[in-house]
Amino acid sequence: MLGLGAAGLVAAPVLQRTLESGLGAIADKDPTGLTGLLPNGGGFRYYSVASSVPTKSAADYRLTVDGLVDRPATYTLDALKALPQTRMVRDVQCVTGWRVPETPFEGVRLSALLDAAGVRPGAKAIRFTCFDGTYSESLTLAQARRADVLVALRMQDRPVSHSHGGPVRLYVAPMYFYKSAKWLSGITVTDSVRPGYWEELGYDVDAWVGRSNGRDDAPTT
Ligand SMILES: Nc1nc2c(c(=O)[nH]1)N[C@H]1C(S)=C(S)[C@@H](COP(=O)(O)O)O[C@H]1N2
Ligand SMILES: [Mo]
Repeated sequence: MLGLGAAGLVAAPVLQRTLESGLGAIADKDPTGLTGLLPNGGGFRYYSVASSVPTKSAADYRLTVDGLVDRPATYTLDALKALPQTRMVRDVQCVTGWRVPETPFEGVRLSALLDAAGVRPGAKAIRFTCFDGTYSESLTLAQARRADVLVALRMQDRPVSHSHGGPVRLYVAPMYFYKSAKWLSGITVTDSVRPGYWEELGYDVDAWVGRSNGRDDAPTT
């Protein structure tokens, strides 16, 4: 235990310095958190509002589904992998302007997990929580049931890496990428929308690409 703890303390500042050195220009301009270009990231930028995030292995990852449901559940990574998988290829669009075209995401439809849990009458919204201990997101129940909203296990045709929010992140294809909560650990069915981390700071809760956050261009489909 002591050895692992010490290794963690040594590794964290190294990552921090790596992010801060090539990336000062982006970090200065970008209001949505600690950011940096990922090596081999294919144009993706690293975002985390938490300065360090624990790593979850396949063995210790858990996703809970609770709140206004008949059958609360806890999924292991293997249990999620055993469910039907959906693959989608869309453009990723960050609200700050950067975009990565035609990125494959693959995982379990959120609607399937909600159906398995049995959403109770009166439920209106979903709250997502993350094992970084800080970030949160939300969707209305109708948005959450869309076929293009995934609990993603794969991104760019490989397992979601730790930097991209692995082993499991949310993927909300029709909305700006801040809706796609990384390091997903909790799905709670609620009776009203509670704004997520960036939404408390002024970003739109309904974050449709091209039709929110002051933009009115045609949605990219
Ligand atoms: N847990 C968590 N999820 C998050 C964020 C974050 O800071 N923490 N940032 C959001 C924002 S603003 C973007 S653009 C994307 C970035 O994903 P990436 O790091 O895989 O490029 O993650 C979203 N999900
Ligand atoms: Mo973003």
